[in-house]
Amino acid sequence: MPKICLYCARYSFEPLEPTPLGNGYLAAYLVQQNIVTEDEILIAENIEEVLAFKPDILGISSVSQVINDAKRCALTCKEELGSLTILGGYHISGLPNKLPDEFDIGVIGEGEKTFAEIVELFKSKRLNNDTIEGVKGICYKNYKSEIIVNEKRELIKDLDILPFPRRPEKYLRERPIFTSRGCPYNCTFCASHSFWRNRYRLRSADSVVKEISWIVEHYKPELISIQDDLWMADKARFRKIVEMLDASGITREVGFIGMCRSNLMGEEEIMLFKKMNYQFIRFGGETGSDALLKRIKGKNISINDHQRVVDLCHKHNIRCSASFMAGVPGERVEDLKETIRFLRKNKGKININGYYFFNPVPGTELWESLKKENLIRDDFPFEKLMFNFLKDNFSWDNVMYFNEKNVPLKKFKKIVENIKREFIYRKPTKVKLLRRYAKNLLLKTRDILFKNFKFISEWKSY
Ligand code: B12
Ligand code: SF4
Repeated sequence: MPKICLYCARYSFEPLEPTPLGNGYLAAYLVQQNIVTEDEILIAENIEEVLAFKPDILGISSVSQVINDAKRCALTCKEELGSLTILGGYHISGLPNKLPDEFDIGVIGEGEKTFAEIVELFKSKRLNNDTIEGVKGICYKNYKSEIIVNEKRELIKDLDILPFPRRPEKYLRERPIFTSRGCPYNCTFCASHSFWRNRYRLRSADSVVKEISWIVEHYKPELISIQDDLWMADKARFRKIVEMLDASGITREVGFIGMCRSNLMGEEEIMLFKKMNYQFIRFGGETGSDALLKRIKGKNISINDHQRVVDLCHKHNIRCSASFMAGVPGERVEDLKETIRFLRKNKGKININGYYFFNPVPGTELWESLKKENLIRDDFPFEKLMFNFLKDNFSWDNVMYFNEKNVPLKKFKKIVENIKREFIYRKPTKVKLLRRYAKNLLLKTRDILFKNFKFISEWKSY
């Protein structure tokens, strides 16, 4: 029986949180289809765990920024164990013609059925140059070392057929869930719509509520984070999920977080989020400039939509937050100033939850247009991308910036640093510091009690 190990490539300097679900879906699907048993498939947290498991097949999930970690892990495993190495996730799906040498096969897009087919072939010792030609949704190197990209695989029609993803058994405060795949919008900086091939598929409300109930019962988290690109775009389903959660009492046991889009938000939606015990509303603000917003997120959204959400949250006393982005090609100084005006106008009413530096990633419209302008190539040094202005590792040295002709880097840096100073790093008061300390202490005590309580209950039943 083949032993399979799955690993999610990561930055070495920060924990991968929340736990990614992609590998969890693959593991659960192979078990559901009786291709492997639970023990034959491991989701590893680091290279040591991978090597100790001695897998016949190593599957790695990677986004572009961490592709070097994926390559490193695959190479070590290949050299030390001779495993078959497979790469899946956003990076290879955006650049299938650039399958790195460290990998035998790349899986493009949705992975469950494709991975299952590869493992079946491997298991029956029929994975060879001839059979691989017939596997849809992959890229691979043929015997002449040419990269071949096979025909696309059909997407799964009904997401409800998928099992719940495998999750780590330890206590985690926050548990992620996926209720849909894809997004109905086409933002120019986002890879989601090309990755999911412009299809927006939703799980049924029944299936979603069943998984949430299971998570709450089994893991007792404080928070469930809905990881979808946009889970509330289908209003009827949104309403039904909230009604069902409320009726079952789950909304009194656990809080929720997740993204929304401002043009879809009115009074009814805010009230539904409140009923659902949403901890705060979060939307992709990106900018305070109407012209830039329309250019990158589409004509159907405007700054008035952002404003309406802020005002409604204020009126209904629910915390409001948005993520912003800067450095998009075409952004002018005026656009940055409008962002500052928007933030000033809403000071105290909105919290900046994520301040991102524009990164070009394969599979996006902006990636293609920068390529046309010869500003980037497919062999781009992805590891050099700095994504988040607020992360400890962010540094202005050697940043990759693509908007020099509209806003020179020196000026851009000054404006961004000013925004950070004025709207993000406000010096906490003594009361706030004390409150933060007390909260951390309580959380730590709760974690210790939880662990011991679990131990005691397991011991008793034994
Ligand atoms: C949750 C999430 C996170 C989580 C978990 C990360 C993770 N790797 O899953 C956190 C918060 C940690 C995170 C961080 C980052 N993220 Co993120 N994240 C997402 C988000 C919202 C959902 C991912 C997800 O769980 N999808 C659902 C599952 C079912 O899909 P999946 O993981 O893609 O897996 C399926 C297929 O891809 C395939 N597959 C995947 N892996 C493998 C492996 C094998 C062997 C096979 C066969 C198949 C296969 O099969 C799976 C099942 O169908 C996506 C947007 C989105 N909606 O997908 C962005 C997204 C993936 N993130 C992105 C980015 C840029 C990042 C960061 C680099 C940002 C940063 N802070 O620097 C980091 C990188 C950290 C890291 N090491 O992964 C980009 C990637 C763009 C790109 N082309 O590379 C996305 C697409 C956002 C976007 N819209 O642009 N992210
Ligand atoms: S940024 Fe959000 S709304 Fe825009 S396409 Fe991506 S997931 Fe959809």
